[in-house]
Amino acid sequence: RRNVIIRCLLYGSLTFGMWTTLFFLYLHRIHTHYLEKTSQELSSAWYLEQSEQQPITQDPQPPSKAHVVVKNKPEKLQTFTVLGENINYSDPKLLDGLSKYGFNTITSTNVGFKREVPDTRHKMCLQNHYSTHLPTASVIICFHNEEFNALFRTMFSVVNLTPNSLLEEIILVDDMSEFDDLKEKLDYVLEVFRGKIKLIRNQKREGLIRGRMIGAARASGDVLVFLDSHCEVNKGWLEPLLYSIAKDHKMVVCPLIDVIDETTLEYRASPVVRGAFDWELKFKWDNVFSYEMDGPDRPIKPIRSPAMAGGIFAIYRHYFNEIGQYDKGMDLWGGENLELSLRIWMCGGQLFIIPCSRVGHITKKQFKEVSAITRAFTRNSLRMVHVWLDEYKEQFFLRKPGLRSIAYGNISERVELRKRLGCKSFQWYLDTVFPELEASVNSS
Ligand SMILES: *[C@@H]1O[C@H](CO)[C@@H](O)[C@H](O)[C@H]1NC(C)=O
Ligand SMILES: *[C@@H]1O[C@H](CO)[C@@H](O)[C@H](O)[C@H]1NC(C)=O
Ligand SMILES: [Mn+2]
Repeated sequence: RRNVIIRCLLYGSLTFGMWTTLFFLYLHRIHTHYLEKTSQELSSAWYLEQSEQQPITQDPQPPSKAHVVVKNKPEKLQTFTVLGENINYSDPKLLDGLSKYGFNTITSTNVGFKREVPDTRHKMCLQNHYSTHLPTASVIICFHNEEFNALFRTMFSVVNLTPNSLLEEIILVDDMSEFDDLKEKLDYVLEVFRGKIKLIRNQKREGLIRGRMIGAARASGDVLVFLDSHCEVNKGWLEPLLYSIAKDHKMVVCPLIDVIDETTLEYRASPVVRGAFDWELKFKWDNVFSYEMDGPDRPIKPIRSPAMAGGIFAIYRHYFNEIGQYDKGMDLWGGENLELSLRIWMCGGQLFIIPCSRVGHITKKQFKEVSAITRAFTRNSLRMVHVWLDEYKEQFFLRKPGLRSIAYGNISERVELRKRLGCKSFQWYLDTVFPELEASVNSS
């Protein structure tokens, strides 16, 4: 009789187990179905927006919110958008944070170190599987007086959403920050990362450009990935970047930059755009031309880009050194993105935006150091004009006559570099990479 009882119990629990499994399978199906549906709705909404989208002319920030209106917001994502509802715009603390850091630091503190952001990739990206033999990455983040939570969200998102085997290290370069919380408190909190993060503190203000070179010199990963200190990377952000570089070491790649609103900290998807600039050398986002967007894999195809937006990109470490890193004579930041873009294209490399790699970036308002930044941008642009623009430098000076006689330092080393690398002419760049710029020679 004991046998019978045991058998009954056995069958009983088997049946129970089976039903439970079926029930969970059912729940899972509903869940995935729901997720698929929401991502489909999202992407179709963007494509609608994209087809009626005007060229984006904002500088130097990622696409403006006007172009990324998501219609029929699915419920699942609404948890990310309620952030802005309780903002008191006359709160002096809010204004103080804005002027000190360039964005809403009250909400940033409320959000804290970690959060989940909506997966903004096109659903076709989820079908990509990358080989396990990808190169390793050193992520380099320079900062100067960054808000503590924003800096930590950048690091946590990288640590959480990057496979450990691909992440060699994160290198933080503190460019002489003055705020107290970035001193001992930062050292202390970094302990939680158990050595994955290396912190370098500059002894004098170097600016972001030399700061990145200082970080790169300490890196040991195969690939250097540069990020700003107010980013949040998204799911699967790194693999497609590494994959492109693994196939071609002279390929430099940028993620698609999503927008983190500076007031609400809402994370919003950006449309697929490419980086461009005008004859004043002001960066702008540009529509991707239809001839670049053919084929069934259109929504996830890497986009050939005449220029990169700023300091968010990945490059093979040896290649970064081979093509001359950055121009050490450039100050703070501004203009270095275009100089590097021209150098990559004209000296045998390629620059692409990878739509399946998404990184959110806070579009900061600039209130501090405005005159120093303008001065640096002028100097940096002039160095680039005199090294790379050949006879087309006249196009720049026609629009900026006041800059003809401004000093820009010694560029002989960079001119030498261009010769040594055997780079092509600016005319070649216009003909091959960015004909739309040449077409605008005679219009202002
Ligand atoms: C917003 O902040 C100001 C200044 O602190 C305060 O006087 C006002 O009552 C606040 N408004 C709301 C709706 O909380
Ligand atoms: C510019 O720098 C190079 C070395 O990089 C040096 O040989 C040259 O004399 C410098 N020119 C001027 C005008 O200082
Ligand atoms: Mn930035």
